[in-house]
Amino acid sequence: MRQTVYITGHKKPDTDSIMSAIAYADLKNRLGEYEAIPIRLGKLSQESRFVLDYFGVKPPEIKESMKLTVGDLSFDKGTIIDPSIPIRKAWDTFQKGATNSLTVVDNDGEIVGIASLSNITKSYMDVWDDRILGRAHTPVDNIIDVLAAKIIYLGEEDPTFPGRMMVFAMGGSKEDLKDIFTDGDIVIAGNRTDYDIILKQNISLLILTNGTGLSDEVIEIAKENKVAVISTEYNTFMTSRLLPMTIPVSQVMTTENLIYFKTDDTLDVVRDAMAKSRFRSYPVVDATKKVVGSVSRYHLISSNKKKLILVDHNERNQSIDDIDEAEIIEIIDHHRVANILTTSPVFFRAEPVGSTATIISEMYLESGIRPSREIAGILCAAIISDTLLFRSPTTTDTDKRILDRMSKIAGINPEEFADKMFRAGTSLKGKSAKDLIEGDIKTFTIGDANVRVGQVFTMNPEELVPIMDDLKKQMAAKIKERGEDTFVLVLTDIFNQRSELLVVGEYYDDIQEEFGELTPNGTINAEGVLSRKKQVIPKLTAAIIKA
Ligand SMILES: [Mn+2]
Repeated sequence: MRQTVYITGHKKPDTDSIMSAIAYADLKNRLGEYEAIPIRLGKLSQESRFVLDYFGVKPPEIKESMKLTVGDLSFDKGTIIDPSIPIRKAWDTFQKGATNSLTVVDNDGEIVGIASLSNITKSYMDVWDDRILGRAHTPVDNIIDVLAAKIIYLGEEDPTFPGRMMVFAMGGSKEDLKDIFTDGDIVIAGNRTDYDIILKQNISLLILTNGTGLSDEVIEIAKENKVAVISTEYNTFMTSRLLPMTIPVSQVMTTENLIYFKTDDTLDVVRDAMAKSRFRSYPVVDATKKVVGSVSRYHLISSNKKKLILVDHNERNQSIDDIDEAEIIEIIDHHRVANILTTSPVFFRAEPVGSTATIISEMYLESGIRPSREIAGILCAAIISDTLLFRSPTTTDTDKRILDRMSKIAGINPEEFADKMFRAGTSLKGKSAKDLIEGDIKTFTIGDANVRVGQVFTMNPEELVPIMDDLKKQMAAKIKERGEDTFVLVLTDIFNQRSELLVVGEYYDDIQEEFGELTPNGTINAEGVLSRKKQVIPKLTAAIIKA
């Protein structure tokens, strides 16, 4: 079995983190090195969701802990049995040596008990009760199975066994034998001539030994008296020994204080429970409560840490919270090298390129494996996202070369795709006026004025038109409540390097004069303006000071 490795990007994952984790897991799986599983440490962004939908790729599972769970152990395959099977069959299973406890489940697959070797042996040593078969509601099928018996006569209804187990070894007349029997007895007998006497004693079952048969006449008597008759090849001694072993496992299994584990229980929980109990093994159930195996103390000894590969980050505070529970085996990143400590040597690949997806793409090319159309597509999306389609100063020639190659495999036009992706990623649909004015907000004192400046990144400022009146009303209410003078909401389109300003309150005309013309959306155009700190505030300052 290949080892499992988890691959994750950073917290608050962006498109590069998500797509790099998925693509690198795909590469690892195709190289056959590991069973690689991409995971994520937070919510998918609007942009990432668009990309995954666009290429039809499944999002990584969210995972919040690297603690080992029962599912990570190579525990034993469980043997599950029905509560009605004879203890003899359970014993046979133990003799095969595969397990030392059997999980007893009902028809719905839910655990009703656990039968261990000691349950079975104890029950056999304890049986001095000659009415145990009846008390244990033993089905006649169990007796037939364990004795490998042939049915000679079985009535329409299966017999019950309210009497004792007895061997009929005596001779004599009908009168002499009267007191030997009680109602409902199970009678074991060899080759005799007086079956008619036995069959008329209101017994429940006659077991013939040494393969003895009955004449048709005698079978008729059995039918008339409603006595079931079976015949076994075992001799009388062996038959007597085996008969108590026909009782169902439900009679001897442990049903109180059952301890079993779920596959997602952490090993802390398991160790704790095992320390407080003395069972040899414990059933393991999956999320649907179905038994999937059994776990014993020795499975814990060899448990290794979970293996983890970090992509698009190498700082511990950006990674999974309990990262120390994991063994980091690789890091693929394009950020500064910071403060991850590893216990053993790792494969560390860092390149000063525009995105981690660029490095993962290189690794595909280096390994001679051609990514699928979908994987090439998500890699393109990640490169475009992190480099803002080469507008970001972090862009390198490598990013350009790789995007060119990958976009051909993916069959996309990078410019067209970038426009679609950034629009989808920054869509304001579904956002309320309240979301927008409570988002990324800072307040500034400029001269005598207190100015509230919010910034929203969007390529779709026109989506605000339907809520514009409500938005302005709420902005006005906000500054009134705070005793501030002006509210400026900056709608920034990084991709096209421009912003639009929605201004409410004092200094409106001065601000408009400073920035530019009105747009069709009723906002103030601010070409080339991207940074609140470096561009918006200096211009606001100029406008307000002039006023
Ligand atoms: Mn990145």
